[in-house]
Amino acid sequence: MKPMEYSYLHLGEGIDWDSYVVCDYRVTTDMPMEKAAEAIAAEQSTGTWTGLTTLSQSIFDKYGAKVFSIEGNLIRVGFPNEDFSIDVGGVPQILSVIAGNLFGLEAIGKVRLEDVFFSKPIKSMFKGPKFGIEGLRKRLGRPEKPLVGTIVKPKIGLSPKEMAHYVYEGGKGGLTNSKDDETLVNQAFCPLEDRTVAIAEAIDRLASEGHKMMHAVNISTGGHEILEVADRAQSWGANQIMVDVITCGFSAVQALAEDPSVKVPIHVHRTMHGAFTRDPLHGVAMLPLAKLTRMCGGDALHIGTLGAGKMSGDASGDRNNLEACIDPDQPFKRTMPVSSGGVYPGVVGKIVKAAGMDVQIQAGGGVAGHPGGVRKGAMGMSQAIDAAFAGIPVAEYAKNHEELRVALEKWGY
Ligand code: CAP
Ligand code: MG
Repeated sequence: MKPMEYSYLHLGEGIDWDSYVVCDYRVTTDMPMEKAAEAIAAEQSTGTWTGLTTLSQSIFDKYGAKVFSIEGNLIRVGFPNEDFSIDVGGVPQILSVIAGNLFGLEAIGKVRLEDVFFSKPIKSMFKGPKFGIEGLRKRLGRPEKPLVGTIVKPKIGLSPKEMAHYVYEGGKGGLTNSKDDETLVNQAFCPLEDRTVAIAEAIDRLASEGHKMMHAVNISTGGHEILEVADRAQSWGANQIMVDVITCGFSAVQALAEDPSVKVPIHVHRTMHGAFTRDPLHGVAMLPLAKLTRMCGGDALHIGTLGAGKMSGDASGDRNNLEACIDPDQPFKRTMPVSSGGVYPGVVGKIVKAAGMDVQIQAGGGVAGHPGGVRKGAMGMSQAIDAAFAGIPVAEYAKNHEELRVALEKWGY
C-alpha cells in the first residue's frame, strides 16, 4: 500500500475559533515557508517526516492541524480541539502539542511560539485564579493604588528572624507585599517552618498596628509533595504562597489553585523563562506562558518591567504579558501583573504610566539598597507609588519626602 501524503495548508480559509487552538509561530528557515508550515502542522498532529500507511483521510480530516495563514515569517496553525487531552493530560499535553517537537526539527531552523488563542471548550476546562486582582486588593484593603512590594534580599543567607524583621520594616515603610526570593525554599539556614512562623508573627504585629501586608513564602518543590507543603505553610501562618512556574510546571500552579485546601493567593514567579523567551527567533514568548498561568490559576505573575528594569524584555512585549493577565474577555478572574527586577523608586512612575494602576511593583535591591535601610527604602518605594498615583513628577514629590529624595539621589530617575 502506498503511504498517503496530505496537505495541511488551508490558506485563506476562515477560522472557527471555537473549534481550534490557534498558534502563531515565527519561523526562520531556508525551506519554503509553506513546506516549513506543513512540517510543523504534520509533526504536531497526524504526520511525521514521511507519508504513513496508517493515516486515513478521516483521521487526517478530524485531527490534522491546519495551516491557516502565512504572512512573512509568521505562520498561523490551528489544532482541532479533539487533539487535546484535558482531563488527563492537561497543560503538559497541551504544551507537547503547541510547543513540543517542532522546536527541534533539524530541517526547519528556528521557531518561536509567539501567541496562542485557546478555544472556548478548552478554556472551559480551567478555573483561573481564585483571588485575582480584586481578591488581592480586598485582602490588603487597597482598592486603587498599585501594590508595592519587596523581595527579601539577600536572596539567601538571612535567618528566619532576620527575614521577619525585614518584612516588618518593609511594612512599617508602607509596603503591601513581600516575598521570598526564588532560590530560597527550605535551606538549613532558613527553614520554611521557622521562616513562615516568624513572618506570620511580623505580619500579625503589623496588622495590630493597622497595616495589612502579604508575604509570599516560596513553596516551590517536587510535584509529589507541593500540595502537602502548601498545607503545612498555611498551617504555619502563610498568607500567600509562591511557586516558580517554569521549574515546578504549570500543573503545580493549577493543582494548588484548584485544591480547596489552598486558601491563600498564589504568587507566580517565572525563574528560568529567559532560557526560552529571550531569543526573538526561537523558543516560546512570555505571552503564551502568561495566558496559561492565568488559566491555571496564578493570582499574581511576573510580567517584566515594561522596559524599566534589569531583566531583558521590552515595553511592548511586557505590555502583551500584562494584557494577557487582565484581558476582560477571558472567562477568568484577572491575574495581578507583577513588575519586578532591577526596580527602584525612580522608575516607578514609568512603570505605572505603562501599566496603569492594576500592577504590583516590587523592588529587592531598590529597598534593601537604600542608604537608610529597609524601612526607609520601603518608604522611598511607597512614596514613589504615591507620587505616580497622584500624577505628581517624582522629583517634585521628593522635595517633601526625604526617603524618596535619598533614593533618587542614589539611583536616579
Ligand atoms: C528582583 C528579583 C526577581 C526578578 C525576576 C531578582 O530583585 O528578585 O527574581 O524580578 O525577574 O532576584 O532579580 P531586584 P522577572 O529587585 O533586587 O532586582 O520579574 O523579570 O521574572
Ligand atoms: Mg528573585
